[in-house]
Amino acid sequence: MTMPTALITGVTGQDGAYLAQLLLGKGYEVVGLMRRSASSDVIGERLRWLGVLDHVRLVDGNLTDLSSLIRIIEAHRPDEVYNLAAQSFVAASWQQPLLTGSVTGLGAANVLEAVRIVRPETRFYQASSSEMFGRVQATPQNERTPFYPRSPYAVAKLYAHWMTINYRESFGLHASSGILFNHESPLRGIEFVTRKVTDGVARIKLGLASELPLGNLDAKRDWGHARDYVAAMWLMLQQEQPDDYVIATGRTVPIREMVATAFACAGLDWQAHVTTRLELMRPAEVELLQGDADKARRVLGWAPTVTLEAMLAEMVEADLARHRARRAG
Ligand code: NDP
Ligand code: GDR
Repeated sequence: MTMPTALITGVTGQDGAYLAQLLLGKGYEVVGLMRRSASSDVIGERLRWLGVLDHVRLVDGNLTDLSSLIRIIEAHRPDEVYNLAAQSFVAASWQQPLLTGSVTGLGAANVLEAVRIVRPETRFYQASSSEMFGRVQATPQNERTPFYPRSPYAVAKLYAHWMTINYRESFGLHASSGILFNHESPLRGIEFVTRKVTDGVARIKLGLASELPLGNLDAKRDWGHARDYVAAMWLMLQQEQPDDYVIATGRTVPIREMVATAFACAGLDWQAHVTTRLELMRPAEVELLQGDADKARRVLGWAPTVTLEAMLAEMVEADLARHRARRAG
């Protein structure tokens, strides 16, 4: 029996690494699209951390270069394509709105085009986002909640989301979209708030810093664990019919409470260390996200397994270990 092949764009990111690990465990051949970088020695760090770097076939390409996507799909003929690549940092999307549009928005259209041109039977997953709900029109948010994007990132994601639906309806592609709420892990990028906080906690605990500057502490997020969320991506592509699914825990927590919990993991009082900075506030904020993943539960049999508290404890531990290892040289 030949093993299925999956192509993951964004394989060097948080979700790409966990998804690669999951698919390898299921016997897939995993091809990972990597953009060329002068820092290629460190770029596979997340895959290395999970012990799967040597098992993923890394290929050079870029989401903004349709020809590279066509060549990769021609060469590897993937059964499944997971489009996770993006300029994914919301705050940066106001500084680089056009780049965000071309990678996060048009980039997804490039992948859809490559699939349509080369191998239309390939199943396609689009990494859509709860950010598309933005200024929320109803709470909790589910697949029927109207969108109201609040950042260039969310606007770009909405374009990619509708292109996925459009290619499904226009060309019959098996194209699904996961509207994932925030999900974190020890492999989360350091610029995102949970990881910024757990890294800050570790540095403060080890005497490497005393202060942690943050922005808006009043916004609320529905946080889950990336390992749980990549399993939902795979489940979506195993369904007979392509569709869209909200993936969330259903619990919403203010940033302030998440910060207090993370500091408490190391026995620290957050109020002694956290300062708020105006320059870390966003031009337009998403104040409240709370997902209703009932459809995913019913159709996919998916449910989150990790609480916010357990995840923050895991992240603080990992950051303490990283800083201790660095200190030991
Ligand atoms: P990361 O920021 O960790 O990873 C993004 C990936 O995209 C990296 O591998 C990056 O490569 C790659 N990439 C960026 N630009 C390009 C490009 N031009 N060509 C090819 N690759 C590129 O994101 P996450 O893993 O957290 O998220 C995965 C996806 O899910 C993203 O699309 C994100 O927007 C979306 N999402 C994430 C959520 C979350 O809470 N994590 C929630 C909802 C959606 P490099 O390593 O070279 O920078
Ligand atoms: P988000 O994640 O914008 O929800 O997008 P992020 O962790 O960046 O922000 C969450 C909330 O925390 C507030 N905040 C801060 N955020 C950052 N990064 N740094 C700070 O210092 C800080 N202080 C307060 C923010 O204002 C915001 O309200 C993530 C990304 O992974 C997207 O790609 C994904 O689509 C969504 O989650 C779902």
